[in-house]
Amino acid sequence: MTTTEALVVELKARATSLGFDSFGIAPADARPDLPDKLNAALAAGWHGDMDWMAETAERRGSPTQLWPEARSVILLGINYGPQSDPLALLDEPSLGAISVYARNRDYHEIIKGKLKELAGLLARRSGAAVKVFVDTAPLMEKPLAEAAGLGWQGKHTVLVSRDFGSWLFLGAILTDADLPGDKPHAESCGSCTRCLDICPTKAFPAPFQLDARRCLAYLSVEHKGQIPLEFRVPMGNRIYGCDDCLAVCPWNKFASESREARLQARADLERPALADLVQLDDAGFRTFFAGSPVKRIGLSRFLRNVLIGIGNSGDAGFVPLVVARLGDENALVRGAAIWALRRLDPARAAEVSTTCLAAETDPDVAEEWTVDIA
Ligand code: B12
Repeated sequence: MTTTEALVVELKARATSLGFDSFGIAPADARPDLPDKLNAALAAGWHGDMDWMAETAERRGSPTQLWPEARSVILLGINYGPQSDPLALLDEPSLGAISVYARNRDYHEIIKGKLKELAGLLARRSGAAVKVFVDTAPLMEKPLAEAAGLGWQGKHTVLVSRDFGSWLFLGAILTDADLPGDKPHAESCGSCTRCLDICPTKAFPAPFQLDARRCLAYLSVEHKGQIPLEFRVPMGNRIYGCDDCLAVCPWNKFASESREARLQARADLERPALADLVQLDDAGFRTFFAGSPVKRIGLSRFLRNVLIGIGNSGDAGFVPLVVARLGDENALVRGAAIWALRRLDPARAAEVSTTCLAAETDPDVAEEWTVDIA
C-alpha cells in the first residue's frame, strides 16, 4: 500500500468514527460540464431571487476557479432518514409540516465540526492545504458527490444514494493533495418518475432540472416576498421546506433500515400545532427554534408560512388567531393573514375589510383584500 492509499484508508476510518455515513473522493476538475449547466440554469432564471448564486457563478461552477490550487475534493454524507413517513403530516391540517432536515439541530453546525476534524487529520498527515465546505460556500456539492461515487443526482436533482436514498446531507473538503479518485456513480433512477409526479407545484421543467421559483423549499425558506397566489393552496401546511420529492424516492427503503439514531429529530418540531406557532412573538420564536435552521428565516417569513398553512386548514376555529394578525406590523404577515381569513371566513373578512383598508399603507397588502382567490 502506498502512503497515499494508507492515508485514504485512515481518513475513511476517521470519517466513519466521526459519524459520516458516506465518503468519496473526486479530482477537483472532475466535472468540466458544470459551468455550462449552472449558467443554463441561471440564464433560465431558476434561481429566483437567490442572487448569490449568480454572483458566485464563476467560482461555483468549478472548484479550481474557487481555489486554483485545489487538486482533490473529498465528499462526505450524513444520513438523516426520518423514522416515519413525512408525508403523513400533510393530512393533518392543524399541524405544521417542517421538513425533515430542519427538525434536527442545524446540520451546518453538525457537519462543519466533523469536517474540520477530518480536514485537520489530512493536513497533519500530509502537510496538504485544506478548505472545508458545507452548503454555504460556492461549491456544487451534488454533482461533485456524484463524481466521488456517493450516489447520483436523481430526477429531482437531489443526490440519491443506494444505501441512504434521498436522505443525505453533504459536506466537502477541498485540498491541494492529489488523492486517488473514486469511480463516479452511474445515474440509476431508471424509468421511475415518482419525485416528478408528486411535486405539488410542478417545479420540474424536465427530469434532472428544478425551477426553484416553483419549489416550495425555495418559496417557504429563501423567498423573501409574499408567497405567489398560485402556490398558496398547493403549499398546504408545509411551513418550512418541502420533502415530497425526497419522501417518495424508492431508494429510501434502505435509508430507514440502515439509519442509526445520529440525527435525532426534536420531538416538538415533528408535530407542532399551527395554533401555537401563529401566536409566537419574536422572543418566543427565537427560543423555540434555537439551534434549528428554521430560526434563520426570521419571525415574519415564518408567520407568513404558518398563516398560509392556517388558510389551508379549512378550520374556522382559527379565525380569532388570524384576525389578531391583521394588524401585524409586518406587511408579509398582514398579507398572509388577509388571505387566510378570506379563505376561512369570507363573511368576517368582508366585515373587517373596510376598517383594515382604511388603515393600510402598503398597496400589496391592500390588494390582498380584493384579489381573486377562488
Ligand atoms: C441553492 C440550493 C437549493 C435551492 C435550489 C435547489 C437546486 N436544485 O439546486 C432550493 C432552495 C430550492 C433548495 C431546496 C432543497 N435543498 Co438545497 N441546496 C442548495 C445549494 C446551496 C446549492 C445548490 C446548487 O448549486 N444549485 C444550482 C443548480 C443549478 O445545481 P443542480 O441542482 O446541481 O443543477 C443540476 C441540474 O439543474 C442540471 N442542469 C442544469 N441545466 C440543465 C440543462 C439541461 C438541459 C440538463 C439536462 C440538466 C441541466 O445540471 C446541474 C448540475 O448537476 C446546495 C448546497 C451546495 N453548496 O451544493 C443545497 C443542497 C442541494 N440542498 C439540499 C437539501 C437537503 C435541500 C432540500 C431537500 C431541503 C428541503 N427539504 O426543503 C430541498 C430539495 C429540493 C430539490 N428538489 O432540489 C442538500 C441536498 C443533499 C443531497 N442529498 O443532494 C444540499 C446539497 C445541502 C447539503 N449540504 O446537504 N436547495
